[in-house]
Amino acid sequence: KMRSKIVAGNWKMNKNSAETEALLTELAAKLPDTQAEVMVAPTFVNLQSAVKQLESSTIEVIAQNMHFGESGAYTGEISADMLLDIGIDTVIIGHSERRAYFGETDEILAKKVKTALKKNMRVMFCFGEELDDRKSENHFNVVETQLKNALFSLDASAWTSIILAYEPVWAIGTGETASPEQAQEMHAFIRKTITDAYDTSIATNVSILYGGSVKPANAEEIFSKPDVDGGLIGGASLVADDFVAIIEAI
Ligand code: G2H
Repeated sequence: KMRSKIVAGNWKMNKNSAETEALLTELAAKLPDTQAEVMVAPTFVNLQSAVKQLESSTIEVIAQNMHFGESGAYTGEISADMLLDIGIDTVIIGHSERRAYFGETDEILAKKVKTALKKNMRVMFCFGEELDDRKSENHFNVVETQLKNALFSLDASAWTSIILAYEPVWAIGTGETASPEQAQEMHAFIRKTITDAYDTSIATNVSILYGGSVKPANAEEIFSKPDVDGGLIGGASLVADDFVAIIEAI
């Protein structure tokens, strides 16, 4: 199977319940015909209503995070089973904001990935270097280490449930985007790294999204690169017309 194209909106900590309903209504109405899988990740408190609202839509509702524990004394956390119970089977893991502000280490992320896969969920795994890493030309090493620590001990068969999202931290919410060439260069490196750790077929079949200030104005050029299979969209996914324009760019 040729890898799928994906456009996912990461709403982060935005939109109350009325705003969530309104944005989803507008999105569903304006959704263009597309070969891409379209996903949205509203905040936890609005996930259940979003799933219900999109029951007859092709837009998939996904979660922004989950805990690695199965259940129990983890105050404030959400388990895989809780997500599955309300009809969500795809989860973002390892977003740079989780790493930077909530202390999520590679070790924690490896546990989250393992739990999600054990529960037959699909994982959208985020990773990417910081500005200093790129300045010191350490970005390839950093990305390789992030992948290795969280994913490379998985069985080969697990990779059909993995989506990768390369998000250079210096390009997130900053208006700064990696150039299409920088994105392509890293995505090709990621496939090579996976080929070395596993094999070509796994590397060829995994979808690798780019994230970091993707906007209607730059989406088409980024998506035109051969190893870029779509995008994880933050700010621009909060405006229906912008998100739709980005879907149309794929
Ligand atoms: C990166 C991205 C979505 P933005 O975090 O995950 O956000 O498009 O606002 O840079």
